Amino acid sequence: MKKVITYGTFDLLHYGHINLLKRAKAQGDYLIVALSTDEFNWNSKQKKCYFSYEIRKQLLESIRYVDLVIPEECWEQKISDVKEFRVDTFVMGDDWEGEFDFLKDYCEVVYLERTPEISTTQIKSDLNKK
Ligand code: C2G
Repeated sequence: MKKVITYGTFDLLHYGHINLLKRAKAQGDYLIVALSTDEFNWNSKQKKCYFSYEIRKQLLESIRYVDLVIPEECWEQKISDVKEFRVDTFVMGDDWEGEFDFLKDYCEVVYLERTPEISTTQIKSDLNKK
């Protein structure tokens, strides 16, 4: 079984995220999503989530491409995650191109093209215009 892992906040969940998860799953047979906790988002990414971790986790677990959701609590957990879950492939959107190449010592690293026209910032901006 070829295992894939990806990381993110996934708030507000939109089709750009779904496109990423679909293509990430296509890299193997089993997709793990390391979901940024509320604390990690606030302390390390200066992101205030609209939906709590528990809600974001439920949403991700309802997606057919996702097999397991685990918490992302710090930037430094990736190597141990890859080892612990025997991950074959690490996947991120190409806005992170090159940032995680250190993982190439442990698994395949794949950066997939982002869906260009959609982002949570864009959604919020469009809603404010209405
Ligand atoms: N994404 C995408 N297309 C978009 C928006 C996002 O393909 N229009 C991808 C991102 O490239 C990322 C994933 O969806 O791979 C999750 O996006 P975010 O929730 O914004 O993740 P981020 O805050 O970048 O957190 O340790 C890594 C971090 O946790 C990544």
